Amino acid sequence: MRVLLVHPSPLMYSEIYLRLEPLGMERVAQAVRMAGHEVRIIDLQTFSHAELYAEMKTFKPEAVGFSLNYLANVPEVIDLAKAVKGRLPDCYTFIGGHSGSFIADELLEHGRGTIDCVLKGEGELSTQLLLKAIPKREVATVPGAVTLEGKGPAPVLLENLDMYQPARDLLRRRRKYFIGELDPCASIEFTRGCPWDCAFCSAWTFYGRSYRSATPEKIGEELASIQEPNVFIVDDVAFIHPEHGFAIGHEIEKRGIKKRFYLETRADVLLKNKEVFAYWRKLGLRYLFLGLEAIDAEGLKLHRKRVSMGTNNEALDVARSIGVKVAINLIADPSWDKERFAVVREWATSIPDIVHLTVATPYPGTELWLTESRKLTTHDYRLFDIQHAVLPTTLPLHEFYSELVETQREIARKHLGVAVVRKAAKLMGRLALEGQFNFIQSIWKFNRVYNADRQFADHQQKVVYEIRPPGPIMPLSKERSELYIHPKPRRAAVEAEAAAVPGVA
Ligand code: B12
Ligand code: SF4
Repeated sequence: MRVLLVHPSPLMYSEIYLRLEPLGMERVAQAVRMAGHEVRIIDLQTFSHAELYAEMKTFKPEAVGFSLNYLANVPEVIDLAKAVKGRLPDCYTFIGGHSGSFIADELLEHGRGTIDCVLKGEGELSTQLLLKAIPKREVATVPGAVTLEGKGPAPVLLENLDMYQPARDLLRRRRKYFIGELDPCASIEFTRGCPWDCAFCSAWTFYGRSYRSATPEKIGEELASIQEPNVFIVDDVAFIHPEHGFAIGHEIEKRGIKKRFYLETRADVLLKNKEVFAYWRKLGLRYLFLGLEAIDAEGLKLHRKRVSMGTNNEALDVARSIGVKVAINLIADPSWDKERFAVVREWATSIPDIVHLTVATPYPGTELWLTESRKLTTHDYRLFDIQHAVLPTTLPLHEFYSELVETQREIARKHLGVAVVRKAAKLMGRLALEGQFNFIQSIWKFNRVYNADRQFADHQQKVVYEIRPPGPIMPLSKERSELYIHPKPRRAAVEAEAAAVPGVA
C-alpha cells in the first residue's frame, strides 16, 4: 500500500525556541516500511499545506495517517482529514499519537465520516496490523482501533524498543530542526514511559505507567547513524537508571561519537544519579531541562511532584557545578495575581538559569482533567497548548497575559537580549556560515510570539470544533487505571521498576 504520514504545523512555543523532528511518526514509518509498504512523510512544521496537496497528487496515497500528539492541533488535523477525503475519496484516513488516543470518539464525531479510524497507543505494531486489516475490512479487530463501526481490543505495548529505528531518511528538510543554539538538531529515544504519576501529566497514563529501555548497543548504533551534530533526547525523565546511562555512554566512547546533547530529567533523579550526568557532560551534554513546576511546597504538593523545594535547589546547584546549562519549567496557575507574578519574576531573574513558564492546563488523560473543579472558560482546542489560560483567571484575562508576557520577557532579557546577542555573535556567525538560520531567526521572533494582545485575541477566534468538556468530578480508583491508554503491565514488573526509582510510592 502507498502510505503517507503527516505531522501537523508547529504550535506557538515552537515558533521561537525549537522545532524538532517527529520521531514517533518516523518510528511508525519504519514499521510500515518493514511490513512491505511504500511510505512517505510530510511534516507541516516545515512544509506548507499546498505542498502536502501537491505530494498527494503525485504520490496518490491509499492511506493517510496523521500524528496527533498535541491537543492544540486537533482542528487542523480534522480539517486535513476532510481535505484528504475531498481530494481522494477512496483514501483511508487514520489518526494516531498521544492526544488523539485520549479523545478517539470525539475525533470521529468531529470528522463526520472523513476519519476512518483512530489508532490509540503506540503506533508501530498497530499500524502494521491496521494496514493489513483494511483490505479485509477487519479494522475493528486491530488492538487500539476505534472506528464508527466498532472498537478493537486494548492497544499492545511494544516489548522491544530496538525493533524499529526511526526512518530518518524519509524526513526531508532535516536542517530545519533545532533547539536554541543546537542547530541543526536530531532527536532520539533511549527509554519510553514514566513511573511517576504527576497530576497534570499524561505521559504515565498513556503508557500505563510502564517504563522500557532500548539496549545501549542499539542506541550506540543509532547515534552513530545520525548526521546532525546535536541531539535532543526525548525521554520524559532521562537516566532514571544510571547503569543504562553509563552503558550508553560507553557505547558513545567506543564508537568515537561526538555530539552535543539536550535532555530532560527530574531534580531527584539528577541528585541521586549525579555521576551519570557529570559523565555525560564530558560526552557532550550541554542543556538540561528540569520540570521544577513550582517554587514553593504548596505548589509542589498540588502537582504531586514528590520532590521538595530543598531537593530542587540542591539539584540546581549540582547541575550548575557539572557545567551544563539549565532550563527550568514553572507552571503558572490562572489564579496568580500581580503579587504572585512579581515573586516568580524576582526568583526567576535572581538565578542564572533559563526559566520557562507554562500555564496550568487540564488535559484529557490527566488526573487534573477529571478532578479539577474550576470550569473551562473555553472549548477551543487551539488554546490547550499550555501557553493560554483555559481556566478562570483571577486577574482580568488580558492583564493575566500581560503579566505572563512581561515575566517571560524579563526572564528572556537575560538570555535573548541585546547583550547576549552581542556575546553570541561569534556563534551566530558560525551558524550563518554553515547555512543554519533557525536559531538566528528565533531570536528576532520573540516579541511577535510573546505578545499579550495576540494571546488575548486568540480567545476571540471563531471556534468550529469544540472540546468535549469533562463530566462531573469523578472519584478515581486507587490504581487510576481508568485513565490509561495502554493497560498497566504485570503488577510485579511495575512494582520492581518503581522500587528502583527515587521517591516513587
Ligand atoms: C519530545 C516531546 C516534545 C518535543 C518534540 C515533539 C515532536 N516534534 O514530536 C518538543 C520539545 C518540541 C515538544 C514540544 C511541546 N510539547 Co511535548 N512532548 C514530548 C514528549 C516528552 C515525548 C514525545 C516523543 O517524541 N516520544 C517518543 C515517540 C517515539 O513517541 P510519540 O511521539 O508519542 O509517538 C508514538 C505514539 O504517539 C504513536 N504515534 C505518533 N504519531 C503517530 C501517527 C500515527 C499515524 C499513528 C498511528 C501513531 C502515532 O506511535 C508512536 C510510536 O509508538 C511527550 C511526552 C510523551 N511521553 O509522550 C511530550 C508531550 C507530547 N508534549 C506536550 C506538550 C504540552 C508540548 C508543548 C505544547 C509544550 C509547550 N511548552 O508549549 C510543545 C508544543 C510542540 C509543538 N507541536 O509545537 C504534552 C502534550 C499535551 C497534549 N495533550 O497536548 C506531552 C504529552 C507532555 C506532557 N507530559 O504533558 N514536545
Ligand atoms: S515525572 Fe515528568 S513525565 Fe513523569 S509523570 Fe511527572 S511530569 Fe509526567
